[in-house]
Amino acid sequence: MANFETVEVVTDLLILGGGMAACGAAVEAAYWAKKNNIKVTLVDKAAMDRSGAVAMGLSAINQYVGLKDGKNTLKDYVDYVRNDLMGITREDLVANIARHVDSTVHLFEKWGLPIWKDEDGNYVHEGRWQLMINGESYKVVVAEAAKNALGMENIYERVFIVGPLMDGERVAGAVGFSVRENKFYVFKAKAVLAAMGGAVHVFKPRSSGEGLGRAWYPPWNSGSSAYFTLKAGAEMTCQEVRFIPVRFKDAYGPVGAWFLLFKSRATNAFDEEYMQTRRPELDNWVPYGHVKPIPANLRNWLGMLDVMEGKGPIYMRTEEAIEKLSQAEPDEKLRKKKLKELEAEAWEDFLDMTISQAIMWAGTNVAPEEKPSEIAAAEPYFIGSHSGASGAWVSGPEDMAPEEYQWGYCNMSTVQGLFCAGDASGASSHKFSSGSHAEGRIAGKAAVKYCVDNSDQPNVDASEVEKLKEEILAPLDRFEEFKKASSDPDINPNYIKPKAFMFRLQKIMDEYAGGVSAQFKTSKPLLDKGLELLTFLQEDSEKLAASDLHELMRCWENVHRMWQAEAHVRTLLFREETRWPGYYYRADTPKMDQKNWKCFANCQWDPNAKQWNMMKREILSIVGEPADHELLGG
Ligand code: SFD
Ligand code: AMP
Repeated sequence: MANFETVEVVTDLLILGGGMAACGAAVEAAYWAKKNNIKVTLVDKAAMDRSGAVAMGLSAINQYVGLKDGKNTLKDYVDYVRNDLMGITREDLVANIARHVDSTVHLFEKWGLPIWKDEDGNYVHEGRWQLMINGESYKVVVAEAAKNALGMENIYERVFIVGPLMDGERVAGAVGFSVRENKFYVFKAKAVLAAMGGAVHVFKPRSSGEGLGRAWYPPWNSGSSAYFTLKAGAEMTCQEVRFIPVRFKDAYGPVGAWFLLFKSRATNAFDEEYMQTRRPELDNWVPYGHVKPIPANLRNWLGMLDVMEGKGPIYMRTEEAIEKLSQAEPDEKLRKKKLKELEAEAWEDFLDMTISQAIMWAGTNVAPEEKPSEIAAAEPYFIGSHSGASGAWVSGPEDMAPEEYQWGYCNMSTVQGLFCAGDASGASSHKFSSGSHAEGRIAGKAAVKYCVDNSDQPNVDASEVEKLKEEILAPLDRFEEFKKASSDPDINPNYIKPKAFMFRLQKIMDEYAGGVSAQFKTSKPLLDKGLELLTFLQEDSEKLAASDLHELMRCWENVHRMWQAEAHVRTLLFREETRWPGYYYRADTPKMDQKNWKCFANCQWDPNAKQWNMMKREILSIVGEPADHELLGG
């Protein structure tokens, strides 16, 4: 076996990931840990200052409820999320995050994040729930607070977590390896909080060739949360609810600021506004087709109908929006100033969070005040924190959750001691950066309490650890053993390199599970075939090979993606209806079926039987869901 030192770390609470949720967990857990003499350790595959989805920064905080201002209530937010997800949401989890998120935003401001203010000192809103920020250093600010709270001696950066350690039904820690040194890590813990983000590049991206790797969500979030929770035996939810964002085409610049702040229209090549011309289609998706704002997937769907009829390209009418906003200024001199300000804001929106879009504008001679830009539906992503919902099924807050949603500590999965937050926890969409941090705080606090109440250190079987070490490092040995069998190290009869493996996974998902090339359409026969091909891929995953530590990480990232893919395909098959047509469309069950499928579709991989179980879970309302007829025309 490759010569790797084994490093053992014994702790109480182990936080996996260093993104928004993990940073929230670190700050909160550190506070409660001090009071209870609990040790907290955090592990991130990258460097926390710029790790995770917020690496490049963001230009808006998408969840701020403003409860104290009295403008919105918890119910308002829950209604918004439930409607956007076509009725499928855990209201207890959404409400719990919503009641804590404002305090998280106030912490960000205290730590130095510049939030836009108007002349009266009030936050500048992008939309009803979103605040504008100067966010290029957002992640650095949030990470600094987490690092100060925990102390660098308790933080392991550039250590890639592969999977869980178990003591029977209870989680006992995690194993992984350094991506810089020949070190295999064994973390033993009383409680583990999984916050390793969502999954990107499970589906073939639109980008190819020189642009390969460019995606909307970060490619380094590769399904580790889903893999970790699945392998531990946790019940998962909403694995079918992928997110397809509409983005500026090819560089993936976000559209929120254009639609909400600049009030821009999107039109097809014939100057038709699909949100108007396609409005009658919304009647087919009632009651959700008639709510406001129109759910994200239905907004997608109306645009997709135009594209499928050959009416593309679809354009964001930036030039029109800027003109309209500047013309609203009656004074000519001030109008010129206003125009300059709007131009600056347009560029800053991208420079704050999707720099490549600004580069693309520069490279294709786009001045947004003169020329519209193409937008398009991107490839599917797995992200429980944005407008998708996939993640682990977690226990709800004691004072809000109905009995059926409560089996222990808040945000604990169905596995003892395993907590989840951010993209890792499901059915609680629209938490975004701020809500993920707030949920991390909630989960971090609950996990410390779990450590206090369960103070025995779980047992870890040493021979099991040795077996895992061998399995995890095997791709390095395989490469060494067989590399001379061919002249090209990437092509070999004895092994498969992670990049080729990823292409194979993406091709299966793209063609059979409703990716970009299939216009997001699939069906039972296609999914059955896709599942068969995934089985062969799984067999071949035992032949993955890595020439160095970096490739070893790539190998395991792709195994993680493959598990996310399987959970997705199985749940697409299980839910026999089409509920989110702008995310995926099941051609054999093309309609929404409120009677049979207004429920959660959950799954679990049983580690003992090594088989998948699928189950329905009831949707229970805690804020009082309006009757369908009350939503109509709402
Ligand atoms: O415009 C391992 N998001 C937006 N949120 C907002 O509030 N406002 C916006 O403007 C947002 N937009 C946006 C957003 C994201 C991106 C990429 C763009 C634009 C271009 C969403 C938020 O960023 C998102 O909701 C949160 O960041 C989710 O938080 P969390 O903690 O669940 O995930 P993370 O921050 O990505 O962190 C993941 C961490 O895990 C680490 N990791 N560590 C060890 N071992 C492994 N195997 C690991 N795998 C991953 C990562 O390094 C990272 O630290 S807009 O589009 O709407
Ligand atoms: P995005 O940039 O698309 O991620 O959007 C940022 C925020 O604005 C998210 O909360 C979106 O759900 C919301 N949003 C984007 N476009 C629209 C729209 N046309 N109508 C309502 N909300 C939107």
